[in-house]
Amino acid sequence: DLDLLTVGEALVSLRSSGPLAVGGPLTMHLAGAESNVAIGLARLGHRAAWVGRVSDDELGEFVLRQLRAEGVDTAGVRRDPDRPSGLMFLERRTADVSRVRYHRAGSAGSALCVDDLRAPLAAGPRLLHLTGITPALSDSARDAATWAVRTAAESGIPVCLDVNYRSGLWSREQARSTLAPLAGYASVVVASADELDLVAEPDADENAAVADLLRGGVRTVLVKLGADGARAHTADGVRHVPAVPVTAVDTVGAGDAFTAGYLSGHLDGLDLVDRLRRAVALGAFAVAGHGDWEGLPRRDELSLITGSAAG
Ligand code: CKP
Ligand code: MG
Repeated sequence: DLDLLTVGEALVSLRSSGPLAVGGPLTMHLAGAESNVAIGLARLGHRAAWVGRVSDDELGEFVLRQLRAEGVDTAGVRRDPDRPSGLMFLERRTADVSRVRYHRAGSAGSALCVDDLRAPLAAGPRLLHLTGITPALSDSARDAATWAVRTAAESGIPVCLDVNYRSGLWSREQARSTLAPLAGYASVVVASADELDLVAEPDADENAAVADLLRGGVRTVLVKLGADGARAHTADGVRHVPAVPVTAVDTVGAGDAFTAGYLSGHLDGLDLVDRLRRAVALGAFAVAGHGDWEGLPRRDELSLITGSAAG
């Protein structure tokens, strides 16, 4: 009876309000692309689970407490006694410039392996979601991600793959050689315009990449355009939905919110354009508030930003 299973690494994010080099207070938050999506769906009343490894200390406890407080199912989480929690510093360098620095090599989350995913996937979620960050974490995590998308696809569980390229974790060439085959198992591929060629031929433009993906069995390709909204490509053609204009205070997490909105619409049986409208609405909630997921709406709050479009 699970709507969505997500697989990835949850991070402890330490945020500064000024340059890290001069110190000052940091605030502690839960981050992680896949757990952000799980929270987005749980806020809207869907049954969402997150699976990954957390450290067996107070930081791992923090991650679990946050997820549970948001109503995310954590039954499949493993606590790793030997490895630390992955950390991320989010430095507000100037009012307009933020920088991310990871301390995640050798983390508990990066030790994810196939065995961690067998039981959660066997439970038969309605959807599986992960991003290109998960296979970038380690060899065992790459094997786990590959096994999960293949097994899900073979069992008829639709897979959503967000490319989510992170230059701090791997090169574009490394990413392409892992992610392009993974995309062949996906029903939905989510990417920003500059990520599309990581799941297609090098230097492929949007139409060429989309054609490649649809030919390979992908049903829907979602291209995120930031302030310009988003496009959805399917065998029936392309649809565009404009962004909801808001005052952007923090864009980290917007992509995950967008995906959560889309998948929520899918679970609710909305048509393509209404799914896209809910996606851009959640993206707007994410950029209009601080934190990756803290500002995401409950179902009765959807109309705060979307009017009637996504309600
Ligand atoms: O693409 P997004 O801005 O939605 O993703 C943000 C997340 O998992 C953030 O939570 C961060 O921890 C990460 O992506 C990452 O590993 O970079
Ligand atoms: Mg993203």
